[in-house]
Amino acid sequence: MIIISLTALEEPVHVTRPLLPDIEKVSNRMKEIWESRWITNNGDQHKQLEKELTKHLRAKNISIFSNGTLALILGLKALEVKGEVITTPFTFPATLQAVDWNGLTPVFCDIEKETLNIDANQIESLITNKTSAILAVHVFGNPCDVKKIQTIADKYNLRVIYDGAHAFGTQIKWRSVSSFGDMTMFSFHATKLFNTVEGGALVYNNENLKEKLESLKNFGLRGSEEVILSGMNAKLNEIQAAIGLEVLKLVENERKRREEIKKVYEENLKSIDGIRIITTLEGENNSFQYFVIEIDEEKYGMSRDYLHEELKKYNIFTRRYFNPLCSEFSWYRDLESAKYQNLKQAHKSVKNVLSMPFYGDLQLETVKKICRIIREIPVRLSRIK
Ligand code: T4K
Repeated sequence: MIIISLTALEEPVHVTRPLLPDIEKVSNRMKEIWESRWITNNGDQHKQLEKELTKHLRAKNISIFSNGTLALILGLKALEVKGEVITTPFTFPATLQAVDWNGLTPVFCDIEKETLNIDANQIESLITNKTSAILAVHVFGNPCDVKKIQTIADKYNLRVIYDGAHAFGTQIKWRSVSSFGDMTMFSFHATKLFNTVEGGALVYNNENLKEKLESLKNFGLRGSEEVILSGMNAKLNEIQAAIGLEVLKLVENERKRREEIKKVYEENLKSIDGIRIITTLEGENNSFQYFVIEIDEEKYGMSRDYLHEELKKYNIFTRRYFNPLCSEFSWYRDLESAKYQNLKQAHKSVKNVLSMPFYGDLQLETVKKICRIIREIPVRLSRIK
């Protein structure tokens, strides 16, 4: 038997790393801003970013915010969602926090094994006379079953809001993911494919919402002295918009680079028993936001949690997104829909999936080494036993 010597990576490798533009290009934009003395409140950089993003996302209408969470909070408010919202437990806390800040009650729906997205086949059975919306998440950038969700929404007259925090540039059969439903939120956080340090956007089909959303993120003001809505401050400033404009130019290359990295992961992981790759869907143009694997403990010989800990010894810092499930939050766990027996798949998946290091700067040799380590760790463990 060949014994491969495994050493730790020289530098720590994390789940992601921000895409950063050339500092000189950012400096030039900073000079423009300094000269203008206009540093926030819908300035030139913000207007330019809005225009560029409209093109890039093929958006009908767009509003930009200081982060994705506030975008989602205000999106739900603008759509006047009330009562119960059918949503997924397998998401980042922000999705449910947006529900909570709107005084809405979540009704948790189980997820699909393949995509980790809300299981559209189970939505209809959860509808009551209080249901007003479906809030689905394109988890890790893989699109939800938008067709089925829309059919249900049309039948019961429900709003459809997508948390597309991970889905920047995702397409479904060459159609932009944000063209589905009433509204889609994108996150522009540092860890996302496209970032403005912190930031986010809503893309929506109804142009009448534009004025309302612009007012909601600016203290509910219309003009300078009339307050028409109970808004807040959720504006993206000029400095962040300027950085975003430079980052946007790099996004397509980054996406291509991530596609290459994904192929190397796939090539080197596919023959390992007990490892399934989540982020591969046929016929969709993915955002390549995350690279996620699922571990079958019995076949692989080790649990996801054990692997996650072992990898740290090799300087590899993976993440157990989205542990814990949102249905486990102390303020939700007593809801009927939050009970274990209603969310069996979500409970299973959250124990077994692992987000791997995934960003354009990651060297292909490092990816191969990570895969070798994943292959070898259970073999070594079995030798020690
Ligand atoms: N909906 C969904 C489905 C979401 O996933 C999110 C956010 C939202 C809504 C809300 O959108 P925003 O309001 O954030 O726009 C990160 C992000 O903070 C969060 O935006 C993201 N989802 C979530 C999935 O990941 P953490 O707690 O994992 O971040 P952190 O600081 O541990 O960063 C992860 C890794 O990234 C680090 O280990 C190293 C690297 N990193 C991070 C930062 C911030 C860097 O190399 N440089 C950096 O500056 O939440």
